[in-house]
Amino acid sequence: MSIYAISDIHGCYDMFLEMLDKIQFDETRDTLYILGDIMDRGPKVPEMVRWVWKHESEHVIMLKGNHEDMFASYPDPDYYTFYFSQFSATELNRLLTWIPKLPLYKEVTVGGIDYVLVHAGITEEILKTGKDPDEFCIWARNEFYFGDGIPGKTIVFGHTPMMSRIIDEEITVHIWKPKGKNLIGIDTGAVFAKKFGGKLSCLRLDDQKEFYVYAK
Ligand SMILES: [Mn+2]
Repeated sequence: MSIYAISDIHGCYDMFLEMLDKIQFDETRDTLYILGDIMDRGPKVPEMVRWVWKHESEHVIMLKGNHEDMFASYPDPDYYTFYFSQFSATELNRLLTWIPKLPLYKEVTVGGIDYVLVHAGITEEILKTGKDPDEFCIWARNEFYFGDGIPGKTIVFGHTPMMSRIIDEEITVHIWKPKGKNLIGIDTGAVFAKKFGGKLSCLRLDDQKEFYVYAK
């Protein structure tokens, strides 16, 4: 009965499967929130998308990332040659209808902590109104994670690989939990693993235990 968050898999399907094994994910009991950006950059995007389609349920919940949104908003045949050769026409149509319906954020209370899960960032205004006209949820960078967050909420986000940034006077290659703030950055650059030493990370919300998988 554990609840997990993972983000920015970017087609790193083998690492993702290794992570499911590592956390012993049981989709009949546990819940996995995927905080967007399963697409682009990595080696096995179609396999990753098909896995999500097959397993989406109350226990596997996918949020929208900017890379999904870009695909659905600007389906440019030149730019997306890869997708047009890797996905069937039916699958491409499914992507274009599936992506716009993906939620931008989810709220879940675990162990007395009120979490907000989102791809890039969120503001109190967005949470109040449910409206995100500036696409903050999928594009926010340091204007969000150098901010103070939202009172009473612990925000778990991805989008910016925390490995490449000097934060808290150290170069982090792990889940980022800034002191005195209720923000948790869980993109640790899985798709850049070989190049920069990043890894795929997963956070168990119940106890904030961190799990890591390294590229081979
Ligand atoms: Mn992103």
